[in-house]
Amino acid sequence: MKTKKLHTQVAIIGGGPSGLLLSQILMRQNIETIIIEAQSREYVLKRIRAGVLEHGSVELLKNAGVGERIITDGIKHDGFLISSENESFRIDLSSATGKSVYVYGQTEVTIDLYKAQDKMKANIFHCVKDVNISDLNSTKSKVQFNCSKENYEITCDYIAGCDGSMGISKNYIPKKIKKSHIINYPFSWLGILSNTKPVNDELIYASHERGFALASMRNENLSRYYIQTPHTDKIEHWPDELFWDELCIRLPKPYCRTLERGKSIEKSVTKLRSLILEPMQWKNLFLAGDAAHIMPPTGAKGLNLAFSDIFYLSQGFISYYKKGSSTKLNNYSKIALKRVWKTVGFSKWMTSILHNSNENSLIERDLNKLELAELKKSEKAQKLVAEQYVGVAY
Ligand code: FAS
Ligand code: PHB
Repeated sequence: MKTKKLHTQVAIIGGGPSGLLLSQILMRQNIETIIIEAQSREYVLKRIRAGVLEHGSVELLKNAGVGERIITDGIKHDGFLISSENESFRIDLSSATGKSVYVYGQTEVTIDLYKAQDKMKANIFHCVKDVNISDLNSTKSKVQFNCSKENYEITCDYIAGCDGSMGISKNYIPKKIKKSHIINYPFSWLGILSNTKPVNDELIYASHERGFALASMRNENLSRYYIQTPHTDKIEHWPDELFWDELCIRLPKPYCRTLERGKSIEKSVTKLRSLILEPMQWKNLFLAGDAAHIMPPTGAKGLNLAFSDIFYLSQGFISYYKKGSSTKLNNYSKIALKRVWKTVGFSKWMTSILHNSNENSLIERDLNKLELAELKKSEKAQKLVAEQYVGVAY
């Protein structure tokens, strides 16, 4: 079968938020891209994932021309609640940092990005198979793939591996230099989406002796809830009624009374883990987003960290193509990893203090309660949490 030859400047593997945003920023600078995505567009647009956009992510999306709906349809949040054994207190983001976050689902961000890319006539292949990368150490690299029974070969200057945690691009970082840092938390999150009024107008992160719970939302008639479950639990172990009963026990009493129950329209289980790959680049290959790191969803950091990677990587490409300087590209991994490590630290702290792992001895449980009680009293400590939650500066 004849191979169709394509040429571009930056070949992007993965048509999730990372790959789409990178292409959107580069195309607006007249830098050529081609995106290849393993799934259909419908499949990608059906994914229910992140819900909170940091201040920096909103600014980045606005500057890329895809921020409009965040402001009109998103919900600006100036704080969130933490509860411990039904006693709750508020982390006041805007007073502590002068910034807010937006509740605006990743699904909506992806819809906006695809719409903007279509408007720019982006070159996007869906349902690609047999993706292979070669010639990373040459001036021109290659990406081979199959799509709709046709073989393709892209010749390009650079390859952006934006293919998520299950992607292939990370496999091209040589084993002898690649380091993986992994934390597997001994619990999962069971999440549901329901057409119900959110129990509160701000998020509630609830720590409880029976386990963690999170009350979030997508809009005033679409609630998003999570409860901590053992890894062994499956969706079928949690019929809706049981889920609502358990959520009610873990949320502070006043919210349990007003909790509106309803049929779940989506239910999923996510294992909590952290993974960081170093380095995030190798010759002409650059990893970004979940292809390079996984965060536990506790601190709402996965998607936001993907976007800060894209900020640094796009700056690198723009600097190279517009000013002929490779300095930012050469330092991409070092720069991006600084923020990754800060973020993984915050996510680990927030996950550990709010969840009780089965191995958690009583003393750990009591220490968590003590630390949350201290946090409740200390404005200084709350300011530090707020600064991390809105997102450390790029
Ligand atoms: P993505 O995984 O979104 O996109 C990668 C794309 O690459 C996918 O579309 C995939 O189909 C494609 N791909 C894979 N292999 C390929 C190949 N060989 N060739 C071509 N394409 C390929 N983050 C939060 O902040 N808050 C949350 O609550 C939260 N919940 C999550 C729940 C789940 C179940 C998961 C899996 C993640 C969650 N995350 C959350 C993190 C998530 O939002 C990611 O951070 C975000 O999707 C990262 O975006 P990308 O880097 O684009 O990776
Ligand atoms: C969500 O709304 O999906 C969400 C919000 C905050 C988190 C995690 C998930 O920390």
